[in-house]
Amino acid sequence: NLNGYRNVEKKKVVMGGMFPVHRRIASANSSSSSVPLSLGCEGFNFRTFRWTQTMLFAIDEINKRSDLLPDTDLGYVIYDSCFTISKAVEGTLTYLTGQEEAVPNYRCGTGAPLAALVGAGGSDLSIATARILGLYYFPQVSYSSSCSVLDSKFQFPTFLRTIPNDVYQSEAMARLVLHFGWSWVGTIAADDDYGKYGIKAFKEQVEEAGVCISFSETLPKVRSPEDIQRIVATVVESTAKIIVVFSSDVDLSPLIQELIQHNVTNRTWIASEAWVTSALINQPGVSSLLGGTLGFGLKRAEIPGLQRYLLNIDPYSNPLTEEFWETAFNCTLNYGRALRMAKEMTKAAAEQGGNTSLSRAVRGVPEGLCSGKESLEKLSNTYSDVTQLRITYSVYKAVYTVAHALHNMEICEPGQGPFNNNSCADITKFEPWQLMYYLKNVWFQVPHTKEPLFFQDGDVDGYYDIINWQVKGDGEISYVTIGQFNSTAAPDAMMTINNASIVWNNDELETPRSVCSESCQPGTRKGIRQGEPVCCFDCIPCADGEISNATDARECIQCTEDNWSNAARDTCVPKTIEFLDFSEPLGITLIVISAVGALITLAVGIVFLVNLGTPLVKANDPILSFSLLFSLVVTFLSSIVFLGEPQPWSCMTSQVGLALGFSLCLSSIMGKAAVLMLRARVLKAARSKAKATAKAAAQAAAADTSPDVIATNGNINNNNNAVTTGNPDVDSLRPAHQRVLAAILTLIQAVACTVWLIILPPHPVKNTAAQNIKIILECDEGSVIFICCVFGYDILLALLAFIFSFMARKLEDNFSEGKSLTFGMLVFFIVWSSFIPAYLSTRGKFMVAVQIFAILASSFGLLACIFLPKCYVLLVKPEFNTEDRMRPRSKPRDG
Ligand code: TCR
Repeated sequence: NLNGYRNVEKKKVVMGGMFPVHRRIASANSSSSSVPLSLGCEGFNFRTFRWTQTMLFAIDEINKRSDLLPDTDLGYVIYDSCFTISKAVEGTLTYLTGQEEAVPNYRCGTGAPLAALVGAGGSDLSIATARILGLYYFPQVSYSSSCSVLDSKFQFPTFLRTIPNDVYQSEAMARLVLHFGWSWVGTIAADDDYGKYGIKAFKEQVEEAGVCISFSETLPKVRSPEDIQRIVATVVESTAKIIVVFSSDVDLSPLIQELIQHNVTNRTWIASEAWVTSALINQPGVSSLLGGTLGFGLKRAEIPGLQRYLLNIDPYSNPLTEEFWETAFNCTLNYGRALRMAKEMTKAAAEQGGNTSLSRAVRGVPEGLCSGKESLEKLSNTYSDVTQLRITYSVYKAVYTVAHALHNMEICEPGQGPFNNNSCADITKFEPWQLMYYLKNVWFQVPHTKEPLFFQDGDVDGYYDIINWQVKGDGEISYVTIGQFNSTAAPDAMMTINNASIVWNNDELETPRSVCSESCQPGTRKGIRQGEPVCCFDCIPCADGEISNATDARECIQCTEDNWSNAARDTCVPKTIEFLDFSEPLGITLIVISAVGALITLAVGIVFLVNLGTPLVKANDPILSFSLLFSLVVTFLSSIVFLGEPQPWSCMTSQVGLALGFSLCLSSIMGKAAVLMLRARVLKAARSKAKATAKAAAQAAAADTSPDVIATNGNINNNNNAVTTGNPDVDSLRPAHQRVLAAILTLIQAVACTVWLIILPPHPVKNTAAQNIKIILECDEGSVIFICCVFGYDILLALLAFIFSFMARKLEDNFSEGKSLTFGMLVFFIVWSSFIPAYLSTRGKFMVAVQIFAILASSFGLLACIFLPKCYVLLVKPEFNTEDRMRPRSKPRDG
């Protein structure tokens, strides 16, 4: 501890200072058999020693000034907290009691009053000391304890600080991460209040904005290689390219050393204020790991005269300066100690069998002895580096704060003071709470910067420089300020960053990206991965008929009924409309075929008309032949109506036309077949009768021939039409009967069709279900029952016609009417039964084509089978067209 007074004449006030000059306490030798001593410290820290010297410099400056505390001299007591809570508490108690030993509630002697404690470094130390100091309402001004919990005036009533609260830094970090669009970050925090609270606030803010935390690690407070190894493994394995570290340099440096060993590169580190300009971290060789680091630093300042003060340090002034000197120059100042050390070394060397430095030691000049005159300037050391005065400046401000509070107390005019009865406090013996009053209300301009300093609830405004670690050619890192964060600005103006001046750590020199999963392009949607953060997802392509038109869509959108997704699945496109058009080749072909069919039928009709009187035409009811031809024309033409875009009228006409055409056609055939069948039966009966008669005649022939039989035979044979026969059986079916029958059968169909058309007419529909990418325009039957009835009726007629004609097939007239009808019906059945599987296995417009084909084929079949032979006779072999030819050839069977 350092004690010093300058001017003995003046009033004296002692200011306390607490700095973590050493990094840790020396490991204890755990023997409980002797009086426990306060542990020593190790790991001399040049940076914090500079802070200590800055406090002395500031006190020196103040004491030299005549405008600030003119009648008072500031003294100081400085404690080393060794970066450890126990040491900080010990120091506080010692300070409060004014003793070397820690005895609370006891102040010895009536020395100079204690002003305030400047310190104690890390937040966890300040929390500990502030709790003790708070008990006595003893003011504490901290230069580096930034943890957010310290802003609780309830818990820490006398705590003030010249460093911004970490809530600002956490917010700044969160904004930085969001600014660059990083959504996948790892965090590492020191195992103290600074790290824990800082990273917690950061996480809360980024997670709210949708950023995911890849890993969160805690740096061990005490040396733990296993923990460090584990963190290294996590960092190496993680895909997060951005790592936020909230830690002091002392805690972080073992991890950095280990990471360098593992050659970890291509990460961007986000540094908290405590290590952003730390020489402990920024050591040779870190450029590949830490180049491109972004971090937050307090406002940098120049303190004129400080460097000279630092360099002019007297190594012998106190134990700390001595240790500093010895550590800096790696030597020893004390002759006796040097000699002892040298002897020990020689002894050790001798024991090992060597005699290395024996000669020098023997000559009495111990090795490593230094004179105290060594040049600090030549030794460029963190201690004397005044380029990054950030916390140093905070120390400077803290000292000035206390000085100004004391000054205000000193200049208090009696009778106008702030205390009871307008009294003033006496600077030679004031109470801590009285100084606390002045501290809270302090307002002054910090020397050299003209920056006003005041407290709001014990805190100062949050202002940070954003610092980028830029690797220079020689591998050295320079700190370049690339932006600012100012908590007092409007929310969107708080952070200003000059993106262009940032140098990143990667080869491409581009802003690094850190996402767990690349965002999903339109056409895909995010699929969550079970048990992983929301930022990690798979992009799942949208299903058919679904689209997503934004990046990172959560769901695909179903296209409307008339639309379908395109190949990229990012827009709905109208489905292609499909129907069998007139103009396409297939349509044209079908039209031509059906037109040809209709024309042929017409031609046949004309041929029949021309030959109306001939036996062949007269043979089997010419009216039915014409109705048959007419019905075939109807079916041929109705097939055309199936083509083209379905319209209400076309749906009705095509179906009804077909049904009616077929029923007329089939009932005509049936009429014809019925006649033939009856004739066949009559003939058969006549034959068997004739046979019987012949038999009888044969028996009787022996005697004489019966003319009766011949008459009967002749009667049959001479009839050109069964209906005209005199036979009572055949007689029952006159031409009128068959025509009426055909007409009635067709009429029934017509009635059924009319009812159908009135109740549930066929109508065009858009079929969107059958095929995904097409809308098929087709006719809906209106009612399945009706269409089944109508066409079932046609099938019934067809069956009857077939049965009748089949029964008449053997009737042997010359024109083989029975055979051709049977054959025609067979063709008809074959066509329609093969139609069913063909129809069911086609889709879309080809269904219509199949339907038309079946209609055409069946019509052609009928036309060809029934009328072709007749036309042949009429046109080519008119000589056969005789009455005679019509007669069934008399079978020689009868004799
Ligand atoms: N606040 C830290 C300690 C700390 C520090 C530093 C330590 C800060 N800046 C620079 C060493 C060097 C900021 C705390 O614990 O509150």
